[in-house]
Amino acid sequence: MCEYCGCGIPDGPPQHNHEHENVAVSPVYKDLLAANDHIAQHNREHLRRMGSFFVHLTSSPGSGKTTLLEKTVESLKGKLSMGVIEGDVATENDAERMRAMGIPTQSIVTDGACHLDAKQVHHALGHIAEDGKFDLLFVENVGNLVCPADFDLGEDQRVVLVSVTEGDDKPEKYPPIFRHADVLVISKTDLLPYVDFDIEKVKKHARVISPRIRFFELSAKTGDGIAEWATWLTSLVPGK
Ligand SMILES: Nc1nc2c(ncn2[C@@H]2O[C@H](COP(=O)(O)OP(=O)(O)OP(=O)(O)O)[C@@H](O)[C@H]2O)c(=O)[nH]1
Ligand SMILES: [Mg+2]
Repeated sequence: MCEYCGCGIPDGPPQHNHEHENVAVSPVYKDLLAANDHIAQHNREHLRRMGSFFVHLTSSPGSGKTTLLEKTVESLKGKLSMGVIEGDVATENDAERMRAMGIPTQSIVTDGACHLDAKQVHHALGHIAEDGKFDLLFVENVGNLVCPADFDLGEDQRVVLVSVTEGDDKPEKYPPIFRHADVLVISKTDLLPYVDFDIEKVKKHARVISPRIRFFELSAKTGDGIAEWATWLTSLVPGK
């Protein structure tokens, strides 16, 4: 397997001549990522000092990130304090959905950019609430399965969603985003009867790319699996 892009999974040789090594060592890209990593580490340390656990949600457009956040808030409101930073290319639609749930929410409209970076999150942290202290802080990235992959935002856990309507080859075809994933949520499981989606295949390929990865299978529509997800989130918060 190629360690940069993950091609050749689960155990075959790389399927290219490593042309993208140029990308991996491009000085401009390297500097950009180093600067981003520096701010991400600052975000991480800041939030740890505040006692806030930071969960980053990322996926293709429409996999169900905002709907899962709505269900999460329904499930944990009154038990944990929560804040949300909503990233979108345009509109505050998702931010409005979270505000309607009564949760402090800061919007980042990227105006065309295809992913969030640590600096934008740092700025949003300064605006989200008076003291900016939450048990759980969620960041929903721009819907995109490629561009967010290399950009650490300072999260404690990176959660990637794949909905069952997207096809079960996503870890094989888009390995970089799974490389830094702590959790894979397989979403929209209520639609499994209507699509060909092999959950075990997805898990097998995701595990090759990120051996530590943890899985949740859930439907925000029926509520199946939401209790397990909420229990896990609660376990991340010290003393809860
Ligand atoms: N059947 C079904 N539909 C769902 C589920 N979760 C979300 N949806 C639908 O999927 C569509 C997209 O959901 P969102 O939560 O907006 O997806 P998103 O990932 O936040 O989308 P972007 O922010 O645009 O990337 C909506 O029409 C939701 O109602 C689910 O569990 N089951
Ligand atoms: Mg959304």
